[in-house]
Amino acid sequence: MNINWYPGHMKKTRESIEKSLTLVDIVFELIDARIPISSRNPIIDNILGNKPRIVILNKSDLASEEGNKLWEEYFFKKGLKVVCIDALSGNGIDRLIRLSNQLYEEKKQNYEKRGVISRPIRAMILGIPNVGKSTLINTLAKKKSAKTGNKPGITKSNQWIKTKSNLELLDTPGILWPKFEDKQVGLNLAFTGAIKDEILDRETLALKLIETLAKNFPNLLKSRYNVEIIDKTYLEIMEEIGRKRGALVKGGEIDYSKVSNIVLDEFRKGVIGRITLEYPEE
Ligand SMILES: Nc1nc2c(ncn2[C@@H]2O[C@H](COP(=O)(O)OP(=O)(O)O)[C@@H](O)[C@H]2O)c(=O)[nH]1
Ligand SMILES: [Mg+2]
Repeated sequence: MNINWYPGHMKKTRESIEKSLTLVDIVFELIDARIPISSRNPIIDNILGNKPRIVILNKSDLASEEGNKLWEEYFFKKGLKVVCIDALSGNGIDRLIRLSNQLYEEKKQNYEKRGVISRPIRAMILGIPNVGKSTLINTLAKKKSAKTGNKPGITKSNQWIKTKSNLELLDTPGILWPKFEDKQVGLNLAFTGAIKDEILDRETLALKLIETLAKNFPNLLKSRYNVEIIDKTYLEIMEEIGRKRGALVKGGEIDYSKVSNIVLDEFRKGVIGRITLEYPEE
């Protein structure tokens, strides 16, 4: 899926999100635990206002444990509810549901005081492309129990995805546009695959990734590819990875395209290591 975020589209998206917001009790703001700054659109604060929200650090299985902990503390100190999850495996989902219930408790009591029969918590998921919105919906929907079918007298609606817990999800998540005016933000989004190689060709992108890894995570790079890093240019490191992995064309020349794919794919899958690229500022 390739979305072109021209200004008119951004305006429409914003309006459609604002409309959806009126339907829900809480918002799940999904961000990528590896790049919590770059995967966040700052406009969200403006759109959400006082809407209760939970910040969800997804793909926490690919981020470092230390990074996950620091980011949880960071958002907690800002007064936000926050949870690390892995939407694919379902890790952290129970905690997310507990937090949703806590957040909703006050509102629920108000409803009950007014004699309104309590209903499940209604939530919507918001986040940039590829952050894991659909995966989270699927994982939550799997928790759906067989008997949540249609009961007489209850309007059937496809708008809400029921779950086994006291939670209903708006079936279409809100897609926020990534904000990549900043060069480093653009790189981070491309490294993690949030934007699909749109800003740079894959070889330049892979070289940038090797540079980032060599500077900040030299041991992970060394041990994954069995390469020396000291006194080498980033291009030489790339070439050595290519030789070690047999990414060669006829005549023994380096196949730059192949080695680029290897490094990018392995980074995105987390096999180079659990890597958090952005840490909260002191
Ligand atoms: N390792 C890992 N991968 C995830 C996680 N959540 C989603 N993904 C993967 O990220 C990619 C994008 O997920 P998707 O749900 O389609 O993102 P969406 O565009 O926000 O709906 C897919 O390949 C998912 O399998 C997670 O928590 N951990
Ligand atoms: Mg999706």
